[in-house]
Amino acid sequence: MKRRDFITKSTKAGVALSLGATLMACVEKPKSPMIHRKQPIALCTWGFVNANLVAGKALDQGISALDAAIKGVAIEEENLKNTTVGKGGAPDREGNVTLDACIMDSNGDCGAVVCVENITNVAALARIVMEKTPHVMLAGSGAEELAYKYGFQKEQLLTESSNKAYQEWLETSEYKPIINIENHDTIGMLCMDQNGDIAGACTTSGLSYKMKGRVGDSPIIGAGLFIDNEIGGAAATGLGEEIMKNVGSFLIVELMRQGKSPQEACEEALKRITSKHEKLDHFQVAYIAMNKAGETGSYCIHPGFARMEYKNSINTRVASKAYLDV
Ligand code: SD4
Repeated sequence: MKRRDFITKSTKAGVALSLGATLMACVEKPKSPMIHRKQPIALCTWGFVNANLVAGKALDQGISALDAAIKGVAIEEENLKNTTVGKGGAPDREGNVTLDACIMDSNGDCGAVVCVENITNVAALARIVMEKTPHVMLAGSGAEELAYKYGFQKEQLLTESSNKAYQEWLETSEYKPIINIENHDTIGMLCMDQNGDIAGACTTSGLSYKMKGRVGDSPIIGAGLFIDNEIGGAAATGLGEEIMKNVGSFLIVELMRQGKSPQEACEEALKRITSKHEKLDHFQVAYIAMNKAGETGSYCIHPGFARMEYKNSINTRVASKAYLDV
């Protein structure tokens, strides 16, 4: 082959090769990673408009699901008018306000505190248990001491008006573990952040005038709250004894894993309770749930329960379907 022919052929081959490489590069070059931001969602029990709005707006600004849930429920923990959560919550029958809370993260970690006195933000304290101790749950004075170690303030949780209501209750001291279905109740919150990760928090002062030492479902992982970031999350409010017996929130997440929608899962889980009682007039139970696709649902025994939903930056009160709906 003459030198000229060789140069021409090898040049053509080179052009073909580099053209081929360029085309391949066009086809195969991995695209720069696209960030698919999800529309955040905040969902909570009862008509806690402000708490849900605070969580939803914080999620819009990009904070994590766990940060948002703790920030949201703190609104009710600090709301003195809420008589079943945080400061201003009703005391036990001895006059002591004792709080319960838990949190669960998208990686399956969780923390809980029970029977805590003198600390308002017990959901944030549950997070300290998760992050700073090798444990999941701390009770009473142990949890309180941990709180002081991490800078929480000692506060008087019995307010003038909750003490007044307690003094009135003392006149009869009638002890019935009844949930007032019209009452603003325990706050359970589920959040999905812009990464699509789900976390939650649940916080309460429990049943008004409960027995000393009584703990309900709210701080029990699986009962008052459960998250599985692959599937979704659920939270409960109402008579804790019934919710605990059925491990309600865990059950709902497992039902969603089996293919049920959040609404169907809440209904099925609630039926595990209603089917065991001839009379339902003396207690309320309500569940909320959200799946990984951002679908939501809720179900309760007595009409009157509503959930708050923050979706597409709009905060909406949704009246829940009820087992006793006519
Ligand atoms: C409890 N589930 O301690 C709570 C009560 C509740 O508002 O939801 N109260 O049993």
